Amino acid sequence: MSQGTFDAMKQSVIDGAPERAAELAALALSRGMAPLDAINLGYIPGMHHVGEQFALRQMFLPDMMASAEAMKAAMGTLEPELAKTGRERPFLGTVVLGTVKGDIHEIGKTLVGTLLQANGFKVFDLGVDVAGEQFAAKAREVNADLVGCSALLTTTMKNQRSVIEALDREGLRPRVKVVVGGAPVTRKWAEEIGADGYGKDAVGAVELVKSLLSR
Ligand code: B1M
Repeated sequence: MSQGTFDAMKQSVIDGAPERAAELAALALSRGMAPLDAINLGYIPGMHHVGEQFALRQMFLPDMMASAEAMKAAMGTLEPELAKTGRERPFLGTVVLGTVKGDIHEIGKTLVGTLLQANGFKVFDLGVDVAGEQFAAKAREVNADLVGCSALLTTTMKNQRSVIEALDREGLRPRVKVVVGGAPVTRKWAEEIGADGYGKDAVGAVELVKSLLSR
């Protein structure tokens, strides 16, 4: 498929056009495009553009919301295909996942969850705006091997530390590993708060989780 298809996907996100985004996703799948290529090379660049324009005050909150709807419409078509690839894989571990308290960004976190599932992990996705205590309670309930927490705001990153503190209080550390991620998160931050690792993107997160749980 041509660069033109990826450009059209990117544009559908920039335009905040959910129907167009979903239509392009379905067309791409019908022509044999790998769902992850559509996400990484088509739709995510659209989100990055929107984020940049928002920072420059060239786009505003309603635009960002419309773009998120377009991205979610595309993901609604692509994620079931991504998830299918995992069905015949061996079970590799149990992960509790969520976006930290105060933060409602869900797209990257959901993508990480879908890819983990596709790679053989059982994933309990707690959604967004999740407090440390909720992560810890779920981790205990399902006997999780790992907790993954996403944060997209510099103001909510600190709540990743709260998740680790809640797991500590429950006596679940260091048995339950912790992986952090999200646009403002860095390896240095992960080290500073005592996380076991940092996932730069969804593919990197899966590799990291695999390596942490195989030890
Ligand atoms: Co928001 N927002 N937003 N937003 N938003 C950002 C994050 C921002 C960078 C835009 C900007 O100013 N350039 C900025 C944060 C600035 C900062 O803190 N440094 C920002 C802001 C300011 C805000 C509000 C405060 C705006 C306002 O109200 N004035 C507000 C906050 C709301 C809140 O959470 N309390 C807000 C709201 C929103 C919307 C609701 C409109 C919408 C989210 C809708 C939704 O998710 N349902 C939204 C969106 C869409 C964005 C941008 C444009 C796109 C985010 C996204 O979905 N990216 C974003 C700009 C940007 O990121 N460039 C922005 C696509 C997604 C696939 O990537 O989430 O990065 P990402 O995930 C990646 C990696 O980070 C990684 O893997 C994923 C796949 O590769 N990853 C992990 C993510 N989680 C991981 C976990 C892991 C491992 C890897 O392990 C567990």
